Amino acid sequence: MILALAGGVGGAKLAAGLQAALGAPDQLLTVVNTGDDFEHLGLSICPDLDTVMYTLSGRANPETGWGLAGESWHFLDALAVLGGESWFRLGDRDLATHVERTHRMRAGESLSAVTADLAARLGVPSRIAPMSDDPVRTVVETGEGALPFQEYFVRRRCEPAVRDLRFEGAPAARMSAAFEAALADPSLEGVIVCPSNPYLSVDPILAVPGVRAKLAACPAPVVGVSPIVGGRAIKGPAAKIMAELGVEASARTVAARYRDLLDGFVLDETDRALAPRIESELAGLRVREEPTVMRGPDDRRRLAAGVLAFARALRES
Ligand code: FO1
Repeated sequence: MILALAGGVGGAKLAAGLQAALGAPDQLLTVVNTGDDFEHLGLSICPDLDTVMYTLSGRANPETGWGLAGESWHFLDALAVLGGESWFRLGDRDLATHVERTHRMRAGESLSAVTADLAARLGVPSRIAPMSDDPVRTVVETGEGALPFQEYFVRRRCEPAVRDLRFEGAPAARMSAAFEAALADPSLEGVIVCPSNPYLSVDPILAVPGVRAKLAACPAPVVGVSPIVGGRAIKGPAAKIMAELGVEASARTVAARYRDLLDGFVLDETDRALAPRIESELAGLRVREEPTVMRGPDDRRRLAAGVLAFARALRES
């Protein structure tokens, strides 16, 4: 069994590669960040869960990475005419997901149960679970004050400089049952920290009490994949945030951030010169280079196969 930790688009792509590369896709559990979740227009929106669900079912919008392919926008256009909030783009088909999830959660179903059922109905052959069924909300402390995550990310397009991040609700949150069971499963063969934004997507998962300690104590190898290639983020604001927080925007910073959790770290082949330095600075960490930029399904599967082979080698060493 393989456990993947993922946030948005980059994480979903590697999770799709893992699903394709594993002989039996039900061997994969992808645990997803819910710090981006929010209530909008009265609906429970879970952007990263949906990005993973749509990507793993082959339905994701290839241009944006989030939302559904072949989407139409009649609802949003009509809402804008009425003076409603249209800054967060909810497509007509995507809207069905939010309406159904909200309805079921109000009737008492957990986010885990709703996610598992919606993913199965969309044809996802592997398992997806939220990091927690308890609400955790990322708040971005910026030069302009504290902003709820989607206000920062979508409404303000990540423009305000980040000073700090808070994960409201995290101290009282419990790991989802599937997440906890996976980390205690004797058949667990590897944990993959996907190339998601370390600050916005992976840190909220690590902020759930018990996660860091369980990952550090986990007998299966934990392998991180860098979302930073040649000092730039493949997608999104990770490099910008690193600069704002006064750290070097590089794969080295990512490896150091996860140092207490990782057995192995995968960086892009263009960053191969960093490997010896990371291995000497972070004693015990093994570094491997792979082409990490995923332009299509073949790239995803190839990277996933390389990451799985690396985890196997770490297990056997
Ligand atoms: N990201 C955007 O940049 N702009 C949007 O209007 C937007 C709408 C949206 C709707 C549904 C959904 O599931 C995701 C959506 N995202 C949008 C992505 C979302 O903000 C994610 O939190 C980020 O991609 C970070 O992972």
